[in-house]
Amino acid sequence: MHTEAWQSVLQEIDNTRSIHLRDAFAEDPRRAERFTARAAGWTLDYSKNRISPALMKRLVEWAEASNLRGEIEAMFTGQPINATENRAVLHTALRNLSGEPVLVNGHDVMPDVRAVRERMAAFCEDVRRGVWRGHTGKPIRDIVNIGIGGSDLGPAMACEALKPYAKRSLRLFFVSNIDATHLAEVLRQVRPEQTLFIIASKTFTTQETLTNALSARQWLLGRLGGDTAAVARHFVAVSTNRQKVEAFGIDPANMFGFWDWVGGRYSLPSAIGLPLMLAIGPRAFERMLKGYHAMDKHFRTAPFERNLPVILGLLGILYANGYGAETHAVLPYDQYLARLPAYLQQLDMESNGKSIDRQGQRVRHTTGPIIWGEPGTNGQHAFYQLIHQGTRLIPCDFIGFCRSQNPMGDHHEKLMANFIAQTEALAMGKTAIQCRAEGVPDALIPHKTFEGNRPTNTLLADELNPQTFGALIALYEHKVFTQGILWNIFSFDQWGVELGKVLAGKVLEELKAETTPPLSHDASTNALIMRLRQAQGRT
Ligand code: G6Q
Repeated sequence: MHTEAWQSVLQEIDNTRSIHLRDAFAEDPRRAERFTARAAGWTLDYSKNRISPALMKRLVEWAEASNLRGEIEAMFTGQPINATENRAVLHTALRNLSGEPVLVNGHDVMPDVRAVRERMAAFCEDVRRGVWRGHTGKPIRDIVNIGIGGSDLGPAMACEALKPYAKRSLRLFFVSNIDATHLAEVLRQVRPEQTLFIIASKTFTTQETLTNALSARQWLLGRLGGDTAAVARHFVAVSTNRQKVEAFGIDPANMFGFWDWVGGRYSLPSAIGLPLMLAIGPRAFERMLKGYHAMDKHFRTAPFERNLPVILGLLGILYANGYGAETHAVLPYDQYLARLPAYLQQLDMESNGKSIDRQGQRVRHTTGPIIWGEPGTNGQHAFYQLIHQGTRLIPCDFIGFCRSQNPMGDHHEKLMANFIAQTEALAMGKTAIQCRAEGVPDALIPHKTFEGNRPTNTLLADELNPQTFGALIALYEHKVFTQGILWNIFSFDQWGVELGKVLAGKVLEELKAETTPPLSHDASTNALIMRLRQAQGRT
């Protein structure tokens, strides 16, 4: 990152540091137009950022000098850019609707991608039409996805986002936590004879998912008279690991596969999207892929100065590395996107929460930010105070739609009035002179003054539909990619998650041991283990 081109960026940041957004807008009547870009149904107004034309130019030059263009091509063409796992990164192939082949080691993956999607579509149609029946001959009504992380967050978020397009008679549930409460509360609501369990696990070795799946299997067999033939009618799997799926007792005919070049957090458009396809149907799913594909094409071909993911990536780096911002808020003004911040937390923080560069050295710069957020307007009555008047700089993405899926009175106008007014207030602030003119007593003026100059991006589309949704997710995926390249880190591994998967093993054995095990942890860990053992009647 510490190149000449980056030094020029830093210099230009210094030139803009003293400019207030209030003055920047007053001085340039074309500012909004100058800093607006469009793609795949989305308009990005990034004019309320601490930028000047010269700074944007330097940032783009830096991206060019960092070979971002070459790296994008390397991803789209199946090079093994996930170097620490020696894998290609090809979630873009899952939504490649161009008809062009995509080669991994000389093999075109597209026929396999299409074949799985066709099998998914046939299965979903059968379930949706009531052709697929449970063990006792009744149609499926309740669908329970059991998965965690990348095998949960995407479909859970998307099923909520695209609810207006869903078949309402199918009820969707998501179980991820190994805490039995999660599963138990869902099982209380579903009808065994009409429930389909999707066991979603790329590796099919994940403790949480396998534990929940086994308990669900036991519950179902217990309710349906113990005939193991019932499993074939009530359990399907989504995985890359055929052997383990078979070993679990799920017929491979009921398994939908994907490939090691699809990262968990990028897997929604793969078979991991099965619950979503069941909910919205194959055609709407295809429209979502179209939206993804449109943003993919834009990312791959548009010049950087008009490239939405690149612009968002560069602005994020401006605040993280130029201003020391530690977090980034995502604020969707649409209740259907309530789970988007949680989804983006994984996408961004698991991808770019890294401190070792691509040469294996500790980085000397800040990398991925803390992502957080809540849907508007709820956040306004909670944490926006800190964004407006706190001591920290928090860049925000405001995401909204011109039309509501649920037009009712003037709700939408009110929602969007808040959406617009917030970014205006954050940028413009309120001066002491304005306060005085409003008759604010002198003692209160410092408290009622707003510095402003708080940066925001506004992302606006006509409506939330499968296409705009797909494009939005691809936009964030490619923003994360852009930042990973520019920070010179590997975005597609997750050794921190892998660590979590093995850590609990030793403690679990010690918790379950019949007789007191020799404990060799630190004193705190030893005491906690003993406390749990005693509570369970073990000594
Ligand atoms: C995603 C991560 C991680 C993963 C889960 C579930 O990118 O690798 O969140 O998705 O740990 O893994 P399985 O799908 O293999 O069960």
